Amino acid sequence: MSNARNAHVEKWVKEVAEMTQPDAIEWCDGSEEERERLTQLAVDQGVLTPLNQEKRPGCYLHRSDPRDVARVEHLTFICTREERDAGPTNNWMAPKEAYDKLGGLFSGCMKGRTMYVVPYAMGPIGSPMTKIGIEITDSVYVVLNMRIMARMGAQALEMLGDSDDFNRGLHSTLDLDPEKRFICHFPEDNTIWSCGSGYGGNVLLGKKCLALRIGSYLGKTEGWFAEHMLILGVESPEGEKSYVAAAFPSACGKTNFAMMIPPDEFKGWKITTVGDDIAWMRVGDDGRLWAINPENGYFGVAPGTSNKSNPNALKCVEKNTLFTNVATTPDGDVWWEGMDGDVPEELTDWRGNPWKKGSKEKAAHPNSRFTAPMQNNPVLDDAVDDPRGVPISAIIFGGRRSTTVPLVLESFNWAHGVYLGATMGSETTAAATGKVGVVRRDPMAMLPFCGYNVGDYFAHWLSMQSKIARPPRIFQVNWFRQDADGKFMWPGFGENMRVLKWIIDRAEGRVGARETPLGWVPDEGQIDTQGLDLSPEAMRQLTEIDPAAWKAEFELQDELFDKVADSMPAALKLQRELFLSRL
Ligand code: OXD
Ligand code: MN
Repeated sequence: MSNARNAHVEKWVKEVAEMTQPDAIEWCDGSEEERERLTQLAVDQGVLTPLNQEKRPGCYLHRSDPRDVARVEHLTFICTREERDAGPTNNWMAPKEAYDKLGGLFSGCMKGRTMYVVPYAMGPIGSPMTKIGIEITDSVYVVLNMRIMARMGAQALEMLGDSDDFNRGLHSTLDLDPEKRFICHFPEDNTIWSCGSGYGGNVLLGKKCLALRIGSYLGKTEGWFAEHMLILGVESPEGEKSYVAAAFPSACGKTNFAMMIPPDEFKGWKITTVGDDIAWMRVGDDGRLWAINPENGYFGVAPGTSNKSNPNALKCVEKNTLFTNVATTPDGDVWWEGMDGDVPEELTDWRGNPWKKGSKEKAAHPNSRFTAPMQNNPVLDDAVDDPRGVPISAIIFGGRRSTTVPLVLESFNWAHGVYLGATMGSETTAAATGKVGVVRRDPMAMLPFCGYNVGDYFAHWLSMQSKIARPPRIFQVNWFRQDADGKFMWPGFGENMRVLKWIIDRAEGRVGARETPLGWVPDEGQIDTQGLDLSPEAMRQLTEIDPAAWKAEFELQDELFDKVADSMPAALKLQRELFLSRL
């Protein structure tokens, strides 16, 4: 069946079919009938296993190849004509080389398989901020995930009309051989080719590949932002509503923050979720920055999700959710480390092997995931489908830092805020392959996701200042400070509301602050600690700025300034000088 009235789409699908030689081509329409049929097919093929349908209706488990469980940054390429345009933080491959190399791997790769054509919209249907992509894939798992993660099917094709302006994404799992794994982006062609992986971040092309890597490039050329940021709404007891966007590196609690439940002391305050991972932001007619969440679902990290950390996420995964690489209980329910309650005596681990309580191995993979429809979220914001998006009052940059970086800080101005975001450091997590727990510079949490030269990206951030008449204020946070015994000093999770309130109050001009060489910090007593087991001394430490530690931090930042030397905007070098002289 072909239902593409769009000649450009038809032509491209035909070309891809000639290259990949599928047995059949299926155009996905996003219907319920299609979901049921493909789910059954995936079950028959062993790609999905039904979970206990009484406990988790519509939920299934997928176990990926054990060598294919995370994003592969070393195999991710930006393929621009000029190497300089990929910049010092990306792997680069010349477009011709990449097309030839992957073309060779794609050649005939779908023999004996079905090729799925998956049209999808990133953003609300009808929004001027929305972009259309089409992903061609030979993975039924990808199709079923894409229909949760994006507005998929006929609605997207309809929005595209007869336009040629769509992202061309091609994916094949090949035989999952890591030697044949490449994630290539061609920003100048609005094209993505991904092969050899079945893991979400590498293959759900709307997410990291289009919404961030290609999106950031489009943002620079078209004058907007594509950022690795959650978007949440905060409503005060008086009914005043504000929105903030917050960037954190992968697996640093963005989903938890986006769905947080305020503590009892914050009666009447409400948090609502617009998005948990990605924000596209444009300047509105009113001079404010307006944001949409381009996604339609959550691809969240399962381990650590509990009633303490994120009760709303647990509600999100009660039904119609796909789980990847979690453990299962004897009665066919899911389990992961950090879940509430006692650890079960026996489980089946993420590889499908029997697992016993006390085992040294993790039962769920540390990067195991849930793919859940955002409509399951009990605190979904009313404006998620609003084509205009939501107006942003504050931007927050946060990293995972056990030392040095204070709980919260407000920048002096836009350029200083860009500097704080650009020099952000964070300890690495399991969301990507590689060593966990080492501090790396992760500018705006975009290190693995900026689809062009990061120095140009900083320049784009700086240049947007003149276009935003009413810019949001910029803040830095760190929930992960540890004491001398290695214990987290700040309780985190819902208690982050206490810091968020200060941020909102600052952004709306309601409270003062204390000036430090680093920026504005809360005055004593401004962060409400009522009901917390936190001494005034601990609170002082959390907001303290230690000049010696910051001198050392500056030296660590040299790594970034050296690496990006050729394209680092002068304005950021100046910020650095100002900062040093203030210290
Ligand atoms: C994600 C990531 O999956 O950042 O969102 O790795
Ligand atoms: Mn992410």
